Amino acid sequence: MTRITLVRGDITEQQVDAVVNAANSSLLGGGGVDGAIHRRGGPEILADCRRLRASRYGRGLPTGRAVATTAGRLPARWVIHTVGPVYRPDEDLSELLASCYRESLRVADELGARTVAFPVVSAGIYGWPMDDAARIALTTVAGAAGAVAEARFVLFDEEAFETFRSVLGALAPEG
Ligand code: AR6
Repeated sequence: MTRITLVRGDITEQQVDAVVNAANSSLLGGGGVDGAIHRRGGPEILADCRRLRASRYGRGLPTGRAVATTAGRLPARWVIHTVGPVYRPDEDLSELLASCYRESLRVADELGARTVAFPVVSAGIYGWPMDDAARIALTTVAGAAGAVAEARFVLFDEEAFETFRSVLGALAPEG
């Protein structure tokens, strides 16, 4: 069983085995959490991403999938890059967003990672409403199989933290 924990903070400061990145298909960096991970982690992460583009993912990493690189100078061993869907009010892309969490955990499991830090994939630049993003993230991770001991959601602001706390509380009532 994977234990779910919530912390308010910056994902680049988490001492975990693997940090999940909300990347884009190019794997070559961007803003938001992706920008922060590359800045703090240093050029080794981008070098690994370029190697992936030159080999397995010549056309980019598809939405809903995940792939690992070094974590460079971050206090973690690996970064697991996943690509969330851009939110669309006229189309239900929840399954693709759930796939990001499942695939990231599967990759973490393959690596032997026991502790994994997640950002709220798609809930920033990609526009997914926070309460729905929290529901999908938490139900998917709670239902996942594998040997990851801790899935730590790292919430960047108070509103995200409170949303996760209330959704998690509704999922797992005390007692
Ligand atoms: N630690 C934890 N959470 C963070 C941090 C941080 N250092 N920085 C931002 N967040 P976003 P997306 C939160 O936009 O919506 C990039 O350009 C943020 O408040 O990073 O999946 C990529 O290259 C929000 O709640 O990711 C893609 O092009 C959450 O992380 C695109 O953005 C996700 O916001 C992906 O957009």
